Amino acid sequence: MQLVEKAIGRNAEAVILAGDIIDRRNRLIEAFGDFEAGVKELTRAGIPVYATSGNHDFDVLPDLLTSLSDYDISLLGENGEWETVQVYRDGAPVVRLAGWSFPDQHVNYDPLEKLDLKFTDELPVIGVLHGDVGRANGRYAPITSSKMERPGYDGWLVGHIHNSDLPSDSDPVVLIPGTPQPLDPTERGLHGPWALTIDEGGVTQLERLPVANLRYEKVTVDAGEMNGLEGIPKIFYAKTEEIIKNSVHSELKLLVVTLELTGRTDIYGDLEGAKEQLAEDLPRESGGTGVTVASVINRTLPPIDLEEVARGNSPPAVLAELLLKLERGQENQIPEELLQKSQEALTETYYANAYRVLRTQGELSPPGKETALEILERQGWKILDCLLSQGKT
Ligand SMILES: [Mn+2]
Repeated sequence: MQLVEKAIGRNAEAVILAGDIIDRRNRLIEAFGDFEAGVKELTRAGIPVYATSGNHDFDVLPDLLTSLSDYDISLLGENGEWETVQVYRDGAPVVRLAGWSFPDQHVNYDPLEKLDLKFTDELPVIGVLHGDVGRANGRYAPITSSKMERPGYDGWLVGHIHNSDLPSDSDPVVLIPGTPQPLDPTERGLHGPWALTIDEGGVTQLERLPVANLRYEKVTVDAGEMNGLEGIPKIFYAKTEEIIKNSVHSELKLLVVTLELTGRTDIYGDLEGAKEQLAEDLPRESGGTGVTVASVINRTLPPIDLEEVARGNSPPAVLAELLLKLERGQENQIPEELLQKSQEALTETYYANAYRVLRTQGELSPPGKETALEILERQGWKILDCLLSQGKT
């Protein structure tokens, strides 16, 4: 609805949707009412909507548009056949759209290979489609970037990738608008629709309209100089305030933060035990924006001089020697048996019944050597810190 308001407020000539508007798996039931209301309002304001379908809605979107035939919304390039339409301002054509829709769930060719539209006028042309820009192959319409540099085309709008992108070196403009809202915690940064200004010469202005009211970010707090946990909230709040301030136009309702703690610090041990407490205590409301903590990652290390400890033959010295090797990336000097045991334990966990669902959905990948080394290093530091503090008392 925010998108509709922006389009009407800016007196837009058209609203363009570049595919995957609906996820076929949940069959639009929840979203349909809102979508219809939005299209209705745009039609009433005289703004046509043009859509191309993507891999998630190649079949659902055409059906949906049939049921919305009372409104000014059309599908471009149905069944993978390129199609062109003119967009009007005050009764005169000002821009041409060339659109292509996903004909199937999987498309393993570059749709641009089939593009052969002929134009008899001099209108600027914007290509609209759904696919994987810059990929040589794949199942989601791999699009070769160089194929977009073709005479007569002034810009491209390509849906599919969730985080927006605007490669600065592309000529003509290739805009990956991204999703209006982030869909999971890895989709950080601003999300929202874009406004394009086009004149006879092509695209003259591109402006992001950050209307997303949900944002994911990672915040890193260096605990290196800290003597206690009380220093963390101050830095955390300063950094989240900064993010909220930079989102000032976006009506941000919720900021979800992954908190990463770094540095060599005396409070290393305390932090490990305080992760859950921090995740519980840090969330707060700030000027209409809720701040929550999705997870706390402790990447701090105890302030131990490994080289110093590694001297001698004591258990801590042997362990410090191992950590030094891990730190230097001398994997081949790690005892084979240790690495093997670590990997075996990880693999066993991976195949545990508790993770069966995630495993079959492809959400978990089998643990590799890298993961084993990483866990060895973390655990090694924990044990060394423990051994040394026992020795002190
Ligand atoms: Mn897609």
